[in-house]
This record gives sequence, structure tokens and C-alpha cells, in this order.
Amino acid sequence: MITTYIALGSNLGDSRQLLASALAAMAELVDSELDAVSPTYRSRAIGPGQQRDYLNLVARLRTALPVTELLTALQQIEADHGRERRERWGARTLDLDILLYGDARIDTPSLTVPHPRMAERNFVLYPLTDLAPDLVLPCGTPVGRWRESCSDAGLEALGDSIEPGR
Ligand code: ROI
Repeated sequence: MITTYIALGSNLGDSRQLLASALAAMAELVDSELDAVSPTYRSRAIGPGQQRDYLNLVARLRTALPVTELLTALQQIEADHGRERRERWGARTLDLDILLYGDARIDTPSLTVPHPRMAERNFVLYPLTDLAPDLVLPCGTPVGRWRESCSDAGLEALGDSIEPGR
């Protein structure tokens, strides 16, 4: 089994319910187990125009799926939750990003792991380090070091965790 970290975000529709349902779908993935879910954060949207705040969290998933199959499965979960790929960085009902897949470094047109923008996104780094404070990236950097140098501007810890459910 490989330990993966998946970032979840939503700023359209009933975000709390969408995230709970996405977690339930991830828990049902074949050859996988949903290991832990971070606390929930509200974050100011990065992207064009006026957008609602996001809800963000990170899940740890242990899986025997090859990364390409995991990506396809996560894209299917996004589609099942009304995600349409429209404007780059536009509002979305559900966004699932593979942050880490074990110690793998992957650079293909469809997937880059570790996620190339995770170091600069507090809505990823905070929940990730809540879950795994001692995590070390494939490049040797401890994620905790990034968190220390990452501002919490626009980020609010809501102090709860969303349970998988529908
Ligand atoms: N902004 C926030 N705050 N949270 C996200 O999850 C998020 N996801 C995105 C973009 C559009 C970059 N902005 C975001 O994909």
C-alpha cells in the first residue's frame, strides 16, 4: 500500500456536503482505505474575479492503485459531484488534487507529483501539516518548514473535521 495525500476544495454549492460525499466516495475506492481527514479550513479564493471562500481539507488515503488509476478515479469523483472543467482557476464544486503519492516524483502532461504549488498554498500546507507534522517530501524538505514560512493570510481554521457521509 502507498500512502497518498489528497487536497480537497470546494467553493460552489453545498461545499460541506460535497466534501463529505467526496470523502465517502474516496473511502469506497477499490484497494484503498481512507486513513485520516484533516481539520477543515475556510480560505479566501485564489483565482479571477469575485469568488466565494473555499472550504479546504486534506485526506490521507492508503492505496494499492497505480497513480494513473488513482487520478482517473479522483476525476470520476469530481465529475460525479458536478465538476465541469471550465475556466482555469474559476469557482468549482469539487477539486481533488494528488499532493503526494508515497515518495514518487511524477512529471507527465496530465500529472505532476508532488503537487507543484503546494509549498505556496496555505490552504494545502496547513491541513497537510495538521495531519502529518513530521512528513518529509521526496526532495528531502520537511513540510513543517514550509508551513513556518507560509502566511496564514485569508485562512481560518474552522475547528472541526468533515466526516465521510452522504
Ligand atoms: N483557492 C482556494 N482558497 N482554495 C482552493 O482549493 C483553490 N483551488 C483552486 C484555485 C482556483 C487555484 N483556487 C483556490 O484550484
